[in-house]
Amino acid sequence: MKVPRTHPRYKSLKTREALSKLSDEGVVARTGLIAHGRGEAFDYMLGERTHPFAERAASAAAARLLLAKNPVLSVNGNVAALAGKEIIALGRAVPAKLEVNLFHRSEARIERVAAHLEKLGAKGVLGRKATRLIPALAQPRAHCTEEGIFSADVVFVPLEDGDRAEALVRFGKIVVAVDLNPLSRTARAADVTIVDELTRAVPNVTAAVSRMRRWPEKRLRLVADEYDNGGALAEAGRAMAKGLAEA
Ligand code: PTJ
Repeated sequence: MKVPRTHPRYKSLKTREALSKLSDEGVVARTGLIAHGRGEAFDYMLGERTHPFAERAASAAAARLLLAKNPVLSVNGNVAALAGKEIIALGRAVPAKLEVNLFHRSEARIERVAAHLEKLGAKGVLGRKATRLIPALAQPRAHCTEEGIFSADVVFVPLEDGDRAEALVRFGKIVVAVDLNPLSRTARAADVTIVDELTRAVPNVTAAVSRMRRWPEKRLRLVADEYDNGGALAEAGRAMAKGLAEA
């Protein structure tokens, strides 16, 4: 479909077209299209812009990633399709490893998502040889690599499902999530939840990493420790309620 540039929802329509194409190619799961629709609805209530609570969360996320010894960015089909280049740039900036981890998991899809990232310039993508399991998680996302998510201290999990986020926290990981739904189990389980649209959130974290890169450890720790995720989620909920009330 040819989307006219003048269409008021041009960006949204283009994104949907791209996701639909990548779903045909097997990069995005079919249910990933449903997940995207849910995200769009929440973003509408936020006025499709980044709010101060998300800026604060992005700084806390950057502090956590910079303090980590083995930070890993987990990539699923939607993340690779929506923000492949952006997640690669974040991986380079930290630096952090990229690991493909899928809910609708098959060897073929792991390969497609990894190859998609490599086509965009990613190097050393993990996930093809997942020999480990996240403990106490009875679903396909438990599969992970020894050098990646299994041994990570900080795991960045955009567009996550609640089961794995909770299992990662139980496993002792610091979890940083990007999720437009402030009510989701992921948003509540994570140490830092950025309630913002993925394509705005990831470059914001990369910018914060660049800004904070030379900060002493003590200053980074202060940002990480002072961040209040429950407070940020409550603010996000209020911002959405306000968005609706003003409709
Ligand atoms: O590629 P796979 O097989 O690993 O599957 C990936 C999906 C996304 C299908 C899978 O992880 C899934 O079903 O996720 P959920 O449980 O639907 O959760 C996705 C969450 O991300 C929801 O809370 C959405 O509101 C939120 N979300 C969707 N799109 C965006 C988003 N958050 C930020 N930015 C978005 N663009």
